[in-house]
Amino acid sequence: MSRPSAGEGVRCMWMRGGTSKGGYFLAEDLPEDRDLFLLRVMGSPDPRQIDGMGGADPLTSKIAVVKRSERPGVDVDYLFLQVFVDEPIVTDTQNCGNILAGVGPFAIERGLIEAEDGQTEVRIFMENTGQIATAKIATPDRRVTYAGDARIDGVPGTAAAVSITFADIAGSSCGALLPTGRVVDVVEGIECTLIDNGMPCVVMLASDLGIEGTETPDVLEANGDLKSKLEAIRLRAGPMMNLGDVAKKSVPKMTMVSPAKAGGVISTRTFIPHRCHDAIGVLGAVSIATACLLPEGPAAQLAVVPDGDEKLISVEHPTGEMSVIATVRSGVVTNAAVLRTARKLFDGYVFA
Ligand code: NQM
Repeated sequence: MSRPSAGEGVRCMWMRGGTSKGGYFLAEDLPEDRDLFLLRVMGSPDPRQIDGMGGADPLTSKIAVVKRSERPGVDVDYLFLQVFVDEPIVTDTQNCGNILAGVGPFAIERGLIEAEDGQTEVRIFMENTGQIATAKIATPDRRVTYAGDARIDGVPGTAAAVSITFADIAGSSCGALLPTGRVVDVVEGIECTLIDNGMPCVVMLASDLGIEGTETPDVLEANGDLKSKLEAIRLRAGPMMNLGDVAKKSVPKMTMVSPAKAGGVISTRTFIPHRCHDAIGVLGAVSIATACLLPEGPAAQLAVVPDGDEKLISVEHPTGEMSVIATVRSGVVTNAAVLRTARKLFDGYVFA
């Protein structure tokens, strides 16, 4: 099939997915020069993204590429692309669990899946990591609704709930939950847990980095010494985590933990990796929740973990908390569930 030329405008839906925002495309609609096209769509590289749709923040410079799946038991395939704001980079080296929240509604709206009356379960193959997520979408009268009374921190107001369950996501990008085989590694003199339960993360004590862990993202982003130290650790940790040279990659994420302040299990501040997240990524939160359940390490030593095999791990972040429901069997997290919401913002054609 011949692909449209970008100059003609390309069919696209803009959506908020969780605490992120971006463009959703059918794979067949994208032009051949995909990356160049997406850089133009977002207005990158430019710190303000003034000539594009991006919101001058990595959290609003994201893309979902969706197609009907040919895999048994799977409805759609989802490829996540991060468009860097101030560098000419489009990368598929990370997944995104927030943008994932919009994939089910988008797939139904584009007719890739037929909606049930009431609720529709969508099985999504996440191409970035080769794993499957199951999302439940509200579809009264077989139509997607975005209105509802679910509330997530970091997003004003309420919307229809999108519950997402992940199974078997350990080692999604690093090959193993603990890619070095150790719970604690000392990197650049700092004790770290290098972990991947859906998202590669480096977990450190905030106090070891000389911060309280209560600072706002703006204050942390203005701390040049902290940012240099985190980047030095990250560049060393990348190869240790089987991620290769991460200089031009958006993983691993750098999470500093401190004791919970609002009744949660732990408190976090996360660099993704050069900007400080206003909240925390979905799969990032799943990885941090999992680190809380390890026998030792920076997260485990601070975490206040509930009893039982179904644990509600509330991960505090700068704008509230993210609840991860972790199912634990024989000490291993086998399943993780999160609640998200999504909203359609426009449907039309985008020009590059
Ligand atoms: O960890 C930010 C986000 C994310 C990714 C990031 C995400 C996840 O908040 O699954 O959702 O860490 O780059 O959208």
